[in-house]
Amino acid sequence: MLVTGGAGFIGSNFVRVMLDNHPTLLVCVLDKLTYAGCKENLQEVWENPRLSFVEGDICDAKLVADLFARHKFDTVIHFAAESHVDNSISGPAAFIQTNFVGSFVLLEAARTAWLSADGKSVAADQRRFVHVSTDEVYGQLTREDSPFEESTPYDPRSPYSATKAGADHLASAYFHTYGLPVVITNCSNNYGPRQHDEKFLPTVIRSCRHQQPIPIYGDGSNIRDWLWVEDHCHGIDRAARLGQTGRSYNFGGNCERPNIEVARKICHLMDVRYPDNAPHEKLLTFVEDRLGHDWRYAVSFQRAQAELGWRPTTNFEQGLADTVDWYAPRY
Ligand code: NAD
Ligand code: TDX
Repeated sequence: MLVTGGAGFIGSNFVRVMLDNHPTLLVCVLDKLTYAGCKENLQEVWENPRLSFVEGDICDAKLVADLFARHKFDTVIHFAAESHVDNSISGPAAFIQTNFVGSFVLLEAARTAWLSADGKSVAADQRRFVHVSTDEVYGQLTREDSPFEESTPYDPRSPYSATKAGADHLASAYFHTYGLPVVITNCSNNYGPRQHDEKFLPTVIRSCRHQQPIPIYGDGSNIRDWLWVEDHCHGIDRAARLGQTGRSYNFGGNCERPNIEVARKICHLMDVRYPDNAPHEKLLTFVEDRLGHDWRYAVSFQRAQAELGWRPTTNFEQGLADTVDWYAPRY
């Protein structure tokens, strides 16, 4: 199995889950180790003889083709991406390159390695290219809208989500045109260990630890649907094994919360752990809103439940407490 972006947040959790749950699986991680990825994220599995690690860029067509030739992958799980919306607003170029061009390079490599010259798929039933994407491709919801379904029209509104949407369309085109065994997954906001400092939950916890203002964009009413990262990893595993090619699967946490409510809950958890600094809520600070800030995401995972037997199982209160306990001592 090739796992791109395996040194990042979700990728590193996924690699550990896969090595634990599939005793004969060989995993090769390809990761550029940008500011967002690091080998330490794979520390727990680094010595595992079934893991190999290649530092490199998914946009490097020769490197990717060589890896396909050497390892004879039958599964690709494609996580590698520039993932932070704020960065895509201040500097979109890297997002176009990695998220769109990089996905193209991987799809081409899989097409060349897996499909014969006459375009017929060789052993397609045993192969899967899982393209990991986001609910942000569907745009934003109002309070009254029903949650995103797989049939919801794409309406990306940030440079980040536009590049993810572009890559989703490309992956889908490779299925329809060449018969590449593609499965697309779109999930909501993940939370849990090893997420980069720049994201919302680590930012709130770090600000509490350092007694600095907690930046809340706009009025804090924006809603996200929080999914425990390991629950997501199990969903991707199932999509790779049981997913129908040419189909997409939504994963959501069944857990819509306004940002301000999440920040307050973290403050209360910090009050218990660091009572000398209580109340942490005094640090909450409303700051200038993100440009084009999507107001609400919510994801229906009915298809994943019906076809993959997947549903999120982690209770948000427990997951949030575990998240605080993982980050707080590190800051
Ligand atoms: P992340 O930023 O934590 O990790 C991305 C990883 O990709 C890093 O290890 C980085 O070094 C690597 N990378 C970046 N550019 C690369 C390149 N050109 N070549 C090789 N490696 C490269 O991201 P994440 O939060 O773990 O997200 C993983 C995937 O899941 C992304 O595709 C993202 O769009 C998607 N996703 C994330 C979330 C979320 O809440 N985090 C939600 C939905 C979808
Ligand atoms: O300091 C902050 N203050 C704040 O109010 C930060 C960093 C964020 N926010 C808000 C913006 C969002 O409404 O919190 C919410 C979550 O922000 P992020 O952690 O940046 O996540 P989001 O923009 O929702 O995108 C995430 O989920 C979908 C991932 O980063 C994406 O890669 C994924 O596709």
